[in-house]
Amino acid sequence: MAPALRTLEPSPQQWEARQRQAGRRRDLWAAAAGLVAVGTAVVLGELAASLVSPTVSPVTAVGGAVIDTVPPGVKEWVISVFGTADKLALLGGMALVIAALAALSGVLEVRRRFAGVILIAVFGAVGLVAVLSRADLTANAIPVPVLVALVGIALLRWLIRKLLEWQPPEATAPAAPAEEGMGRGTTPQAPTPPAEDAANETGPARRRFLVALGGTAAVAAVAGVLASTLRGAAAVVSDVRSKLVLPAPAAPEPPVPAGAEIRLAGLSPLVTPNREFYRIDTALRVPLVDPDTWTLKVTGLVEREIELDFATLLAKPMTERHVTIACVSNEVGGDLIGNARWLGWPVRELLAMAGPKAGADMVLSRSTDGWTAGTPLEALTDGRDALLVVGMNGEPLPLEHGFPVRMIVPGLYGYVSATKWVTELKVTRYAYDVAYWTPRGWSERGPIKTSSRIDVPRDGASVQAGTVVFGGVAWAQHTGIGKVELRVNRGDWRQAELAPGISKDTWYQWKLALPLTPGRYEVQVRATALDGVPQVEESAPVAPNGATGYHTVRVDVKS
Ligand SMILES: Nc1nc2c(c(=O)[nH]1)N[C@H]1C(S)=C(S)[C@@H](COP(=O)(O)O)O[C@H]1N2
Ligand SMILES: [Mo]
Repeated sequence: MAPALRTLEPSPQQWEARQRQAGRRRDLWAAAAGLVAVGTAVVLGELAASLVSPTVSPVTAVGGAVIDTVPPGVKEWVISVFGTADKLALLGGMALVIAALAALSGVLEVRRRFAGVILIAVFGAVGLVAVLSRADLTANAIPVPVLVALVGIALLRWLIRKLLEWQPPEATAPAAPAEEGMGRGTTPQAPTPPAEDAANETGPARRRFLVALGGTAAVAAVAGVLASTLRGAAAVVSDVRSKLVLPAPAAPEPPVPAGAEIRLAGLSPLVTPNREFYRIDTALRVPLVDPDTWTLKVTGLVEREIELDFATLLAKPMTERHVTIACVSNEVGGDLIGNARWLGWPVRELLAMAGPKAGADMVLSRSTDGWTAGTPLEALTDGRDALLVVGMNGEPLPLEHGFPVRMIVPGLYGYVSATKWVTELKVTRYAYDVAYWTPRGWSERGPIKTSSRIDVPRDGASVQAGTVVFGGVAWAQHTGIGKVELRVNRGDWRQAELAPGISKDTWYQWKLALPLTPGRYEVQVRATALDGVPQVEESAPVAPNGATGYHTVRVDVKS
């Protein structure tokens, strides 16, 4: 081989130097890929969280967990250094840590397949633990850190693959290019150091990587703007909500009867805390309604149309009542049911002001997002505590539960009565109007069916032989519960001890101690309403108007 040509070939030393340089450059791009992948995932997580629950943020959850776990000394030091900017400092610190780990995940991944993936999975798991440890978080938030980790991993793999197509993995230097007489013909076998390959600087592989990286970053930017806009709007409404002072009820509820709450581990609380209250609606994003601009219109078959603003509503004499609401989709034994203390103005008073015309038999209530429920006019005027609700368990309605105003009607499933974010009541006829769920396979009318549930022991539980205490809830809204019975292995029904309900509009707690010897048992519960009508034994699915059947648990009694 001609010496002139040979000088074009790198010596092993040059080769190595170039490899190192190329490796460093690839590491830098890989770090950028890690940053973009993880950053995009975190931003998408914030966006997803702001959609499912306006007050939830995985980043703030992790921040909160950090605040809760750092030793007091560190906390004091941070506050002494940053003062009132301590939250900002925390978020900044977190951003730095996340950025460093993200960049590291890119570098690890480019050097060793799945090394970066594992790092992201680990910090996804840390995020999940942080979210789960937050007492103020709803179940909606749980999937978010998982989503963040999965999206981060997918993006990282994709970007690193593109990077490696542009800058192929390190190759070992040819042992002795000179001696082997390496010529042009053999070059394709030995990987070329990327730094030297002019085609790589302009080639399609480079462009593909840069487009992928830039495109992902652009998606993150758009999602970030969207997330912060949503978060900002939610923050405004949250702020208004937190400053709201609820009026005192003109008609307070009589005190909760002594003994209404049975103390038994595992039994659902008599009054469901707001953050544990089930949530069902069709809203992809929680509607954010500013009470200052909220109005409620009464329209349709009325003598006088009415428009009510929030201040006027708050000035009305308020009634406070516990009412247990349930979803028609609640399976036998399910948890789509909850009991809260609602503060509101009776709907019948508003309707009396409007004056329903003869022939009207339904009120179509409409939410800001267009969702509708059809409630029998009678249920709103027969004297029961059907309320335009502003307060839930002593607080303004949570955003997810209809802030600033929703309807609550004792005795009817939510889909025909409990309109959240309500803005219109149209007095009409069932013959003229259909509500949201009616053409979708659900009955026009939905009175809640008498039912009961065993909370303890749980289905499938193992318990110690001896006296086993069973406990649960039973409901027959607006009629009240007369008795609750249990049977073991389809034997005779035995009457449980029934606590006094708060009112006939709420669920009642019950318990029964049964002596059980070792073995496997099937235990069933049934409730009978105060009018003597027992709950339906035959099993029926939730559609079209509510499940029936006995809740059954199997327990394993151990010696
Ligand atoms: N605006 C609106 N209100 C709604 C719904 C809805 O989809 N949109 N769902 C209803 C249903 S089906 C039920 S069971 C209750 C649930 O109320 P909660 O989420 O406060 O528990 O809200 C009702 N109100
Ligand atoms: Mo529902």
